[in-house]
Amino acid sequence: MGKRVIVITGGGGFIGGHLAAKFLAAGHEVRCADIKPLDEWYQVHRGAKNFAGAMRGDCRDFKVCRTICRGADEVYQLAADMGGMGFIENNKALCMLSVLTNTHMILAAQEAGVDRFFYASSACVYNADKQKDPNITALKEADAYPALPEDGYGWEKLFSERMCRHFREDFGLHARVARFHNVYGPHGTWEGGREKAPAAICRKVIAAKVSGKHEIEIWGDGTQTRSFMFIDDCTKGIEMITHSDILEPINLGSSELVSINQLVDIAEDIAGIKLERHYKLDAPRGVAGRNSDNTKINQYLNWEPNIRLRDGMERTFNWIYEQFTAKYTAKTAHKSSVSTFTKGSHPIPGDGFNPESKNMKTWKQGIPAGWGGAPVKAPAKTAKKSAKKARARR
Ligand code: NAD
Ligand code: GDC
Repeated sequence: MGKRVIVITGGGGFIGGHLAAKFLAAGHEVRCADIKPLDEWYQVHRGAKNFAGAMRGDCRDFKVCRTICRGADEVYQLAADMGGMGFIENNKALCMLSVLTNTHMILAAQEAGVDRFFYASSACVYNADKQKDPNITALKEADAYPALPEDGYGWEKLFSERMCRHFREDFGLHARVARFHNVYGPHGTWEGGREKAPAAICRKVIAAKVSGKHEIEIWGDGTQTRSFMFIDDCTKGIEMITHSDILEPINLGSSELVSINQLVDIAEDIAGIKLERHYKLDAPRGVAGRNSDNTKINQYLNWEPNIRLRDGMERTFNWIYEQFTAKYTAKTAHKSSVSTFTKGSHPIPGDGFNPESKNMKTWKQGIPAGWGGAPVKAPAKTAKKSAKKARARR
């Protein structure tokens, strides 16, 4: 394959930044787009054409999508408003809004006649009933249906991956979809509230080491299980899947299952310390167990993600350690756990995920204030004045 023009949305984020590096190194022309201003991108590649910020890089805007896709050979749709459990459980509306980005990017890619469209889906599309036990049977691709995905984020992903299928069937778009299982590595989110467990645990262990306060807060009881995929496996898998004949959504994840307690063991071992563990049982926990069944990817590609968790964690830990110590001291280390986003969503009764939701008596209790409850009235005077003004304008 010769030199290609490649578009990466979410290029200022974790996976997008690594993917751009990979394609630039291979000699391709790369365009990165991200809604964040350039100085907030995790990696800025000078060799790429960078579309940054609300005016040039917001892929909810169809005009932006058209501009970046014009003349492109391949599009990698990674842009999403997302994060770990702490973010997606509390910001379901924001997660669902990524549907605008996915819709406009797939339309623009179709219009530009691209050769390949890659969509980053998630293991969060899988049916919650199949993930109730920490000793989980690994998730097969067929386990997404009948649908009971993660509320908000997972529903949006399931919808968008289905949109890829229909664009392929009806319009002939060469769409490829991978369901990522928890990805980690250097140059990813490690604080602020959107970080996932591997980065969060590294940061907490580092904070304990730096501050000398040898304690750690773990969300849930630590028995919940996951598999974690190192970033190099992720970018390798994306490239292979995109250029394959795999038409249905496929797992892209590690099958090395660990409990969160074991993940903490690994981080402690790397740091060379032992911490007193405190379990926060009311924190966002997500599913009880999740692992990737890699039968299909092995059949198709004769490969599966294979970087050992211990090795990937060591590289991640060392990178976060550098970031952490450049920003915090022993005295300020505790500030690293402050979350910078506000809670938007409330648990929905019966959604199968929030333990809190089981105690709710009516569906209305799950709806944010001002929605479905008593209407928020404008002060009488202002209401009268604006009615008068409106009449005068008519
Ligand atoms: P990330 O948050 O680091 O990167 C996503 C980027 O998208 C961010 O930089 C963000 O600013 C950008 N973005 C958000 N809204 C945008 C918009 N309207 N226009 C342009 N850019 C916008 O996340 P990541 O880990 O790199 O994830 C990349 C993709 O992979 C996402 O679609 C995510 O849902 C998916 N995914 C990631 C994981 C994981 O564990 N990291 C797991 C499953 C799926
Ligand atoms: O956030 P996450 O990595 O997402 O959490 C994994 C488990 O680790 C959860 O049970 C969580 O309660 C626990 N945990 C313990 N302590 C902490 O300090 C912490 N921070 C975090 N974040 N978690 C902690 C993810 C989604 C992604 C993506 C992948 C796909 O779900 O958040 O957006 O789509 O799944 O696999 P996780 O694995 O539940």
